[in-house]
Amino acid sequence: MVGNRPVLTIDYNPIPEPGDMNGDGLINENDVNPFVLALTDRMDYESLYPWIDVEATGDVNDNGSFDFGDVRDFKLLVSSFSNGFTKSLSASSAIPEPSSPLLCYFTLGALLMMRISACRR
Ligand SMILES: [Ca+2]
Ligand SMILES: [Ca+2]
Repeated sequence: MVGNRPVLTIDYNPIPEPGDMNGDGLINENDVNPFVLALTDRMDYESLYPWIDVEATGDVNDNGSFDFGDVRDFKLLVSSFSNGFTKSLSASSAIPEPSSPLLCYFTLGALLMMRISACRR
């Protein structure tokens, strides 16, 4: 509560995308070196990418752990996007938003309704 008004707090924890080893929101050849680093020197990887949960992001074969068993599926994943295509994670998980004029219309309508109800009191 701030004063007598309630405060809405939203915590956002993005779902890790398997294969995005550098956390840039894309899956491409730039994830190969971080993937290899995570496999060979976990501490060094975690110092370079402290915001990434390597167990979730590196678990490309979705068996619950990140290890050398993920190499084959990681290679397939990256190669599937290496022919001039990059998987953009933000584009695949984008939430469509109403157009700006429509949003303005609803906002003005809501403000007008609040004003009318306040005048009736
Ligand atoms: Ca990436
Ligand atoms: Ca795995």
